[in-house]
Amino acid sequence: MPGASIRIEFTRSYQMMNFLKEVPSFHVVLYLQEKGLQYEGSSPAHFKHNHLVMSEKLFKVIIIGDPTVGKTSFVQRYVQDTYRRDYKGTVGVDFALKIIKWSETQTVKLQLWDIAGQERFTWMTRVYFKDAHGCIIMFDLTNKNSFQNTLRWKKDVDSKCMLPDGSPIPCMLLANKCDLAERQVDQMEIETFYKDHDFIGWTETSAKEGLMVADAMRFLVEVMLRQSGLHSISPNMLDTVDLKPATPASSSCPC
Ligand SMILES: Nc1nc2c(ncn2[C@@H]2O[C@H](COP(=O)(O)OP(=O)(O)O)[C@@H](O)[C@H]2O)c(=O)[nH]1
Ligand SMILES: [Mg+2]
Repeated sequence: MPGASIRIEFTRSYQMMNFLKEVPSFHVVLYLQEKGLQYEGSSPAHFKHNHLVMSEKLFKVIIIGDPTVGKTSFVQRYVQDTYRRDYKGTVGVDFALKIIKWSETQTVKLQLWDIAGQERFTWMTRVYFKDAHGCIIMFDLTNKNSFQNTLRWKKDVDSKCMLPDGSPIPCMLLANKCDLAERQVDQMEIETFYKDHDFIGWTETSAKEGLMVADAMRFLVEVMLRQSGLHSISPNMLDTVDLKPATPASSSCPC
């Protein structure tokens, strides 16, 4: 039955197992209420030995903001845990893939699009924004202008992409370079701003020191998973994400 798909809900896992013994060969999406988990597979072979397959989710995340705020450094820190002072300015777009084992049954693949901040490339961004599931908008804490411009970036995203239900894609606001002393933007201002403009949260980060980089991404993934209808969020993960609600007080950035 090529292309066909069904969804069957179970209250208990043994009911799901019994069903799997009988099921003919076609694509199934199984939803287990007891644990709030969803599994997908193309035939019973994927579920043999009473072992449920890993569910895998791919998200496209765009990282935008003015030039030199630290977007490329952030992606490199997150994906490779490295930092260099001398990334040549991004031209066009760079891609990176990060694979996260989110829970026993859930793998998340993040396709990170590191988009150049230059004005002259904005005509290309509609293509880049297409089908994005989430967004990081970054500014440099030591550059007030880059903070003010985040509003333009947010409006740009909201006008160019939305979720299938018409709502805006989740956007996280990141205040990078928190390792530097010479700040031009204060926390109260950011706090008011992120609420007024419908960001899902904000935090200070330092790509240089690796502060709050993984935490910020984990928070965004959590929201994307929820919005994609999958509820397979590891309780352990939730315990370690300290960004809800995203306030400066919840940031663990010590700078
Ligand atoms: N002090 C400090 N410098 C940073 C940080 N992140 C990036 N930089 C520096 O800022 C400059 C621009 O970074 P880059 O990642 O190329 O910015 P992009 O243009 O937004 O991709 C580089 O010299 C980086 O070394 C950070 O967290 N702290
Ligand atoms: Mg760059």
